[in-house]
Amino acid sequence: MLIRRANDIPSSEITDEKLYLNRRRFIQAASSGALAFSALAGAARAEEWKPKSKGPYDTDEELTPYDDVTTYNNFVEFGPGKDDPSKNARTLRVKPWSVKVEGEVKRPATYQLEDLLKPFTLQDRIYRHRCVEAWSIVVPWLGFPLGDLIKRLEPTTKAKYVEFTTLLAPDQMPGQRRNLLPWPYVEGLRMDEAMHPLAILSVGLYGKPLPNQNGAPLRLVVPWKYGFKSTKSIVKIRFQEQQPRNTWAVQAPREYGFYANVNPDVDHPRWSQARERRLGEFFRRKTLMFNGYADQVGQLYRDLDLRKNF
Ligand SMILES: Nc1nc2c(c(=O)[nH]1)N[C@H]1C(S)=C(S)[C@@H](COP(=O)(O)O)O[C@H]1N2
Ligand SMILES: [Mo]
Repeated sequence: MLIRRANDIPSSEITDEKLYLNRRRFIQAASSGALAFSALAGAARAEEWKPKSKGPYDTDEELTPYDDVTTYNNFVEFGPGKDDPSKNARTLRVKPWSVKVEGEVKRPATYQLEDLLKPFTLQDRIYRHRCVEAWSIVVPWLGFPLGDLIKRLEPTTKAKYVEFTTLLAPDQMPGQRRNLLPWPYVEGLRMDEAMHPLAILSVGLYGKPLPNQNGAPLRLVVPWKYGFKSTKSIVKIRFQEQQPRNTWAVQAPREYGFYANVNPDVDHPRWSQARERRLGEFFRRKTLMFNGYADQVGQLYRDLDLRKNF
């Protein structure tokens, strides 16, 4: 067996190894209960991130650079502009963090985030993400299936929907000191959507903890729906019989519905949804039905009129 001295190793391998170790440390820390964000200081550049192997849900499209994913955001709690969240979100305190589980569920409680995450192994999921404003990105999220958590929480037979609520903290979130939206931000899914293996809860991207502007420390990712379904900085998960009154549908019911499935055939009243701009690209591309996930999720909506239920 060939033993190489450290200075024989090409620098590209050293970088990969460092990145790998950092990722492992994060995953271990996250799943062992101590979200040791500081262990990641000095992590290698996210652009050099590589998945270990491609999973069945991963797209092989080109990843959107880390800097775009973390500086072009919608998170109205930190302001209405795309560059407001990355400028303003450092005031969000993500430790300690707890999540209240309530409603039609057998294990209602307020869980410390570490305890909520403990049973799960974090996975990388490379998803397309399509905003209702016709831009899109490709992101390697780090997370676990929402359905795995729901099974552990044991909803009752009355639970038909699950609702997600963002932190309400005007002292930390300057956008909440303004009348931009009804606060706190609320979203929801039908139970069968929530149980679909594509729907995940994310704690990181590019193998690193979520930046605050991307919804730290816990956010939803539902890749076949417009981005506004993906509630950020979640503090409450509620199981219920009635359909949640999601924030954007309350704010502008003609423009935003409950389902928000990506659909190139149903235009927003003020713009077309047929095309989208992938951040970093010049030419627009065609938007795909269910954001390209039609084979996986189409059957969830076979009895639904998607023009009425947009
Ligand atoms: N609490 C909260 N969650 C939110 C939003 C928001 O304004 N507040 N914006 C949504 C919208 S419109 C999109 S497109 C995505 C953006 O996620 P990203 O910044 O990680 O790309 O977050 C969603 N989740
Ligand atoms: Mo969005």
